Amino acid sequence: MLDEKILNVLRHSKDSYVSGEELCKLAGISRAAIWKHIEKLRLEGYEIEALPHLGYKLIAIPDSLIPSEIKWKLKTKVFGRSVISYRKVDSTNIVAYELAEKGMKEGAVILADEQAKGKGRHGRHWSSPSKGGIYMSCILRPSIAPNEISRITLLAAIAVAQAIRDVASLEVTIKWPNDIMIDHKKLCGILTEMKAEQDRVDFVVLGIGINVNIPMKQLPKGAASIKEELRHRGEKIGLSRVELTKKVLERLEEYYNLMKVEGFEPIIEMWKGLSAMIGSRVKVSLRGKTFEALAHDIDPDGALVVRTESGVLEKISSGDVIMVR
Ligand code: BTX
Repeated sequence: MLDEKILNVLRHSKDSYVSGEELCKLAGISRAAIWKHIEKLRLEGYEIEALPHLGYKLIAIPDSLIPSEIKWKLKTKVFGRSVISYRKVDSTNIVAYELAEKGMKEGAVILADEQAKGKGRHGRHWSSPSKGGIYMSCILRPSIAPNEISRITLLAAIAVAQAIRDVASLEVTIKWPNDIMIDHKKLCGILTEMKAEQDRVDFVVLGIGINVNIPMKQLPKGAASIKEELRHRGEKIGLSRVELTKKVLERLEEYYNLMKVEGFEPIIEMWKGLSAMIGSRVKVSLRGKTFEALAHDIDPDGALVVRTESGVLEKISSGDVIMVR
């Protein structure tokens, strides 16, 4: 808390020095204690100049997914108000699930710079190399039935797609149910897990992995990263992970509140607007069968409705779908 307080004073007096005396008064601690906090901030990656007689000046801030950076000027009331960040964990979803079981509040976010055992769907692996990605899990406590869980996945997909469009100006699209794509390559994956009773969801852990500044050689075939996509478009600098994380949280809160007030209908409409899928040919893998069909619609529960070769409409609630080019 005191670290954040000191940091925020330095942020406010961006181009000038803040004297040690001033910081002591504001924080209510000794000069030696201020020094300790400054050292701690430096270890987190903040570049802080300290000059005798002048005091302290903030020179550079790190693009680190740490609470002080995520919370700074974050425009949300619930999402990201509580942030726990790790340098490395097995999986942020595992940590979030354990914390949710212990009663962690809605909107709490677990972040990591690297995951040793990043989880995809159906026991698959999510590559989570160090530093360049966003690996985040958000705890939600929605008043929905367990069979409505895919609503949260779809909502998260539009929040992430819109956030990437806002911050990076890339024309990303959504592939049902949970992939954010660019030029048929996967930029982000979403894994929604829950604990539920028979007719009531206890909590949802919404896991989001975004390839931000990751070099292609560290990613599997068929993946994309925002930095590489921006480079192809002539932009040399990568994207701020902090800025994108904050925008994702803001969009999540906006759409989550919208769903609470107006139901799922507007979310589906937005999903359709951001998806390149409806009307295109798809290959569906379902219960060991693979067949081609036409993506027809999204039903009110978020399932994909396809028209098979024989003209029958079939509802796909889970399974893998790829677009046929
Ligand atoms: P998915 O099952 O749809 O996608 C997994 C598949 O995607 C893999 O089998 C592989 O082919 C491909 N893949 C693996 N890593 C990447 C990557 N970095 N970029 C693009 N493609 C990849 C998607 O599952 C759900 C992913 C959720 C990840 C987040 S990260 C934070 C949270 N914690 C956690 O352990 N998982 C979630």
